[in-house]
Amino acid sequence: MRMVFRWFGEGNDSVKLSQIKQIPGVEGLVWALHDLPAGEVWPLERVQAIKRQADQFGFHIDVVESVNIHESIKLGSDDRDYYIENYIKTIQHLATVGVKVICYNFMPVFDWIRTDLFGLLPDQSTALFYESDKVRDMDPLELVQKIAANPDYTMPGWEPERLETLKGLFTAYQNVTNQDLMHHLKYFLEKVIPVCEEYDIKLAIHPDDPPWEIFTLPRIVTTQHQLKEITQLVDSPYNGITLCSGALGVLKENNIVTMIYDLRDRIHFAHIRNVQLFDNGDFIETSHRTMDGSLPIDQIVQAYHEIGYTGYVRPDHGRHIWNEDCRPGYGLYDRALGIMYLWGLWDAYQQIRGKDEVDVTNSLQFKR
Ligand code: CS2
Ligand code: MN
Repeated sequence: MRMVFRWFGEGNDSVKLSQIKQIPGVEGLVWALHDLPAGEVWPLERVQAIKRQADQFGFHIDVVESVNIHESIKLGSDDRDYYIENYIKTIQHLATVGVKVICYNFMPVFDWIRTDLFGLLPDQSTALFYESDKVRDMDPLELVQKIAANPDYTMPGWEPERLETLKGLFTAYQNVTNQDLMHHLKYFLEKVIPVCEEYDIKLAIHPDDPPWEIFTLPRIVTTQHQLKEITQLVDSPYNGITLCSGALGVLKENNIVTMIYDLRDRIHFAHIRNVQLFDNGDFIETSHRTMDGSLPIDQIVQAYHEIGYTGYVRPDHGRHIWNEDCRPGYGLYDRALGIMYLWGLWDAYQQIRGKDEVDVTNSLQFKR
């Protein structure tokens, strides 16, 4: 596995590249131009500026998360071809700096949804909470205002210009079924995957988070069956997935280990994190360790090890610990702990299986 770390960019992230550099085994940054609204072409100069920043620390920028999809594409509106053309131009620009994987999602209107970004845990750390009752009673517009009011950072998927048009979007989606949304995804993939093949960039769709219907909007990336269907919409290795254990794992029927084996050829990016599930559908994001949550993170890493996974991996959201002041879910400390847990498991499986060809490319050993 190739360990990468999400970084939101200078001035938009409390974590510094010099800090990421000291986490064992991190070889690259997962990045995006978060200030650009979905649908805009990512300018070449800005893409190249990120490359220069990463180069200073010896990181690659192979993985982008996300190039967001304009709502017109998801809605199948008349102007979707214009936005697909823009997407293609962005792919071409990303190819010039060696990008290999683009993570994206196909969730209407919202990206992820939580009810508390700093929920208190018994040890006084905080984490992201999802409480189903609150979502049921919540007016989506209120939720949006609450999240947009977070003054310090731009949040992925919650860009202000999207919020302004929210009411109109809800109306537009009223007549869009899950099947329609799947057709719109197919239309998009049919146009874009040939370009990905030409430029050697793999697309990796991120599951819906949480993977069930919210605010009556359609949802099509929630189960193993749907992921499989998506990989068949255009049958190319460039049409792949981001297997996010935390997003998919809150749906009890989703067995992440089985998914790893079933979808192995199309997993281009792995997000690994744990969640604690409650009977009523609530969940909290816990630390990565298996016994701290409801997901078998040890078996998940073992499955990746057994399939000989050579793709990119990142720890996903972490808790906020040691009084860290950071973006919700994206502090330095807990994600770094998560990485060490993942490496610990990986190296142990490596030992057990007797692979003596341990890859030391990214080791922090002092060379003199
Ligand atoms: C991420 C998502 O921060 C997060 O919650 O898991 O925003 C993810 O980056 C997007 O859905 C991927 O397109
Ligand atoms: Mn994820």
